[in-house]
Amino acid sequence: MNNTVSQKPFLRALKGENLKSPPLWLMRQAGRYLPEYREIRGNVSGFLELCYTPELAVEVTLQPIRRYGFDAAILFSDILVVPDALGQAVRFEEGEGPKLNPVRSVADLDILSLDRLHEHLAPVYETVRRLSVELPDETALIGFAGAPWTVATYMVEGKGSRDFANARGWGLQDPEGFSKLIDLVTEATAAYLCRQVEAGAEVLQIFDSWAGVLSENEFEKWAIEPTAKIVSTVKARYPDIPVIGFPRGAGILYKRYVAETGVDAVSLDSTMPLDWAAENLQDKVALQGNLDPLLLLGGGEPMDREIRRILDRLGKGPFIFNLGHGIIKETPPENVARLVDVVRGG
Ligand code: 1CP
Repeated sequence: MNNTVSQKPFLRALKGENLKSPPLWLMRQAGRYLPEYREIRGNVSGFLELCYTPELAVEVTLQPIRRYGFDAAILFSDILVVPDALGQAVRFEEGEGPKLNPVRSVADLDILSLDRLHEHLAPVYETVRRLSVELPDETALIGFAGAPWTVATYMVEGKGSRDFANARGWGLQDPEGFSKLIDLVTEATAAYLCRQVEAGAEVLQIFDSWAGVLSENEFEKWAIEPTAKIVSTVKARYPDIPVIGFPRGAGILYKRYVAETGVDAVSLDSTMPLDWAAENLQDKVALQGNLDPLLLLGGGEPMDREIRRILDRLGKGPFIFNLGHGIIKETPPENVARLVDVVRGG
């Protein structure tokens, strides 16, 4: 690793250094709250076209970096490019969430294949390559993927869900069958993340956005085990690449997640008690988080106060400032500017 790279504040925090002013980036920092994003989005026919067009994906990745000077850029893509690349076509219809033809049995898995994974995802790797050249020297580049459980929920439900009854039901009734799906997604995800590193990603984040609906047994089988496999596969090839896990909603199971997956950092959702996290997690991994996106939406004194509380409670160990979940699309861009000022000492 050369000098410039190891001096990036974001990478230093991930290696366990305690910085005076924490590095800062925001989940979903590129997206609909930015007028410059909406303009580009308005010129393409579908959301996935944006993800698969390197020139445009690079541009929307850079937009929030230019505006706010965040310490890290996150590749612009989506967690659902993986099922799309496995052969389960994903559609984003206007004003609605993602749609897929659901897979609900082992027989349904016949449509999925690893054969064309990298060919299909080549435009994403090209985006990473271009970003690694174009980013400012002090800005780190984050690659990412969904965790197998969260990706599998979309594959089984066929869309976003509230209770994940089909995915959980399959896992509870036929764990052997469901693990065939999880294993396939795990293998694809590990290979996908390795390619992102080869293309220039310096950090990886694994989004397990729906981990919080799992019971302890399910969490161990569908969140911890697949994530641990991905981390060990990536680290076998790239031992120095830091991995951030985000088991959103996992509560006190964050502790087992940290102990058993091998991640270097965890992103805390907004419900996590800060003192508990500082005490139980921060001596083992770097922490990232966890301002409530609703406070960023509303701004003003309630936001400032909570930012200062987070800095006070988590700023004593290795820490990266972030939200507890993605930016809400109605968020005024000036509230984000204010957040940056307050975090950086304003
Ligand atoms: O047309 C549009 O602009 C669609 C909105 C959008 C955007 C901007 C979607 C659809 N995905 C994205 C980008 C995206 N998705 C990024 C880009 C980088 C950045 O953070 O700036 C990332 C990291 C994701 C990850 C993602 N996609 C997650 C995990 C994180 C999270 O927010 O929980 C999940 C669950 C998805 C699925 C997804 N993609 C898009 C939508 C609307 C959804 C959620 C559907 C649902 O509610 O279940």
